[in-house]
Amino acid sequence: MGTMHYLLLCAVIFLPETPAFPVQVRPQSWSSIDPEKVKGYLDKFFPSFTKAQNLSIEERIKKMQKFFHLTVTGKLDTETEKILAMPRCGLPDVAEYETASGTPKWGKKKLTYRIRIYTPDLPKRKVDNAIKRALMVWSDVTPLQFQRIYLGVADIEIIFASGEHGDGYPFDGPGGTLAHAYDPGEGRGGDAHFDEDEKWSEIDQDINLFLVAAHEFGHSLGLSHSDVQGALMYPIYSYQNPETFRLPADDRRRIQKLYGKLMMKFGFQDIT
Ligand code: TQI
Ligand code: CA
Ligand code: ZN
Ligand code: ZN
Repeated sequence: MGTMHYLLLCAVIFLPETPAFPVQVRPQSWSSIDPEKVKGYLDKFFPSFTKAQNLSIEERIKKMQKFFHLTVTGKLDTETEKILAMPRCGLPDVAEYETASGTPKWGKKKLTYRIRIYTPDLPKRKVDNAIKRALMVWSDVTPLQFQRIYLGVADIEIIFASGEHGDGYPFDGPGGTLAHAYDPGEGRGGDAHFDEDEKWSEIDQDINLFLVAAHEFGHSLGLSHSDVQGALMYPIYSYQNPETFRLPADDRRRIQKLYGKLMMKFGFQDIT
């Protein structure tokens, strides 16, 4: 893994002093924080992204506390308040993946993908290649296989689009959200959407398509974010050389927990 430099994606969040606020949870403990701002924070970093769920503020505070290894109270105590007030990267931490039945995963090993809309930022074959290699990150360590199709509806439909693009989760222009992907399932399940307002590239300037795609496909396969720094599913983008990219151990462990290990595909895999 190369040295990482964090991109300029960090949007600093300030939570200004606001005296008045409507009562919702424990007023006295966070009287300096505007509940609208808290809600904004949770919406941004701990979104109730999936169709299956509509979490209450308290449940989402719990998520956040879990993620930051705080005492899980569901209330805005001082510890939690401190985190809220901290400047941070403008990227979400936690994806709401758990459905009623637990972690969603594909019930089959062979998945199809289709690149339906291309970005003009890169030649087609470079997009094809980045997507293919991003999927190989996962198929290399699991029994999963990805087959590209050109007609019909694929399990993983891939598009580049800007703003509102038909799913109610509009992209936000340059910066901010780069892409999103749906957890395994019918319909939109597994699909990966990339924000056309980003500048996609194959190098470390701009946004590296391969790395973001590899991360998104992690979501497509059912992984949520990791709190292990350096993991591909860690919710902060860090550049690594795509040529020498190796799936970090944390991601490998988590994907293999879902789909099992690959013992042999093209020769032997290392045992670790
Ligand atoms: N996009 C978020 C992400 O994929 C979108 C998102 C948040 C999301 N919660 C979700 C998508 C739940 C599906 C399900 O994480 S992002 C990174 C990072 C993003 C972030 O644009 O913020 C990468 C996209 F943070 F890891 F660098 C790719 Cl690699
Ligand atoms: Ca964007
Ligand atoms: Zn979308
Ligand atoms: Zn993510």
